[in-house]
Amino acid sequence: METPSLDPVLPAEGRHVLHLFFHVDYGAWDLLEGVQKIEAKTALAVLIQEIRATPATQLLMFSLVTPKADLGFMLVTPDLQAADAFAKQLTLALGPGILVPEFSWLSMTERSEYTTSVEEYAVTLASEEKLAPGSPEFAEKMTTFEKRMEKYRKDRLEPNLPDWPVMCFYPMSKRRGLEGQNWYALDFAIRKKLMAGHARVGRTYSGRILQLITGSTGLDDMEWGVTLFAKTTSEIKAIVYEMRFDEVSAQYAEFGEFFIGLQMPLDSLFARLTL
Ligand code: 76R
Repeated sequence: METPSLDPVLPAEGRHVLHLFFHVDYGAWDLLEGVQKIEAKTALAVLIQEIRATPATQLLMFSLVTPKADLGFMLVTPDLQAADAFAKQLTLALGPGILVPEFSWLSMTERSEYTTSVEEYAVTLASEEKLAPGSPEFAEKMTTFEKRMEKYRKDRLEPNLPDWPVMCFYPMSKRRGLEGQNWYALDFAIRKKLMAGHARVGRTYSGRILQLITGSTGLDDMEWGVTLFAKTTSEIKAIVYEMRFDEVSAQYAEFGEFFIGLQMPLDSLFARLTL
């Protein structure tokens, strides 16, 4: 049932993102009759379809590996009212007390403040590639750049997440300590240079890792949610390890708990969970 007539709570741009991880209370589940179990699973399946039919909305689900949690959802949708309603409906869909919330994260998609601007790129073209502003080559490179940046902006703000099987989630903050390890006290130019190094490492994983960095400053207990998708755990382990040596992570990163999920369709998830 929808909450009647509340105005949507929309971000200035992008989407709200909720990671919702649950345990199954098997004691409560086992008290249900066979027919009630079937009804419960149908109710969840119907709800998932309904959520997925919402414009600009993606709902992913996972079996979570290790008993930190049993199953998880990742919801990407613009309106926080809808996100909140869907989260509560998902929690209750199998019946009261069956899904027990274990971990959650609220964040938003965001554009990066460190991306190269059109003006900066124009300066680089003129000074490093010695192209004359106004020349056809210059114009062509600018167009290519603008198209690339538009796709990049869209991927960050309005992501279309893959169905790759391995998902890794962890919260992260940038350090605000003493002894020069305060990210927020660094000049913008230095942060930008460091982030360029980070991106260089990241880009070597192109096609193997899809990363979605969502901002949670003011929304949850750390500053970002890091969601990585891969086809194997080896890629996850490799990128997180390699990033540890990159200065941004080595000097300034702090991490929360790590979760590994396996993305799968609902019938496989029910079978995996023996529901
Ligand atoms: O192409 C570009 O210009 C993208 C540049 C880029 C930004 C701005 C980028 C690229 N990231 C950016 C921002 Mn990232 N990222 C992480 C982690 O475990 C760790 O040590 C860190 C967790 C990983 C694994 C990762 C991967 N990134 C950020 C931010 C916001 C910082 C801020 O605003 O201060 C965080 C917290 C963060 C963390 N990053 C990439 C990757 C990968 C794989 C890329 C390359 C993406 C691509 O080009 O395909």
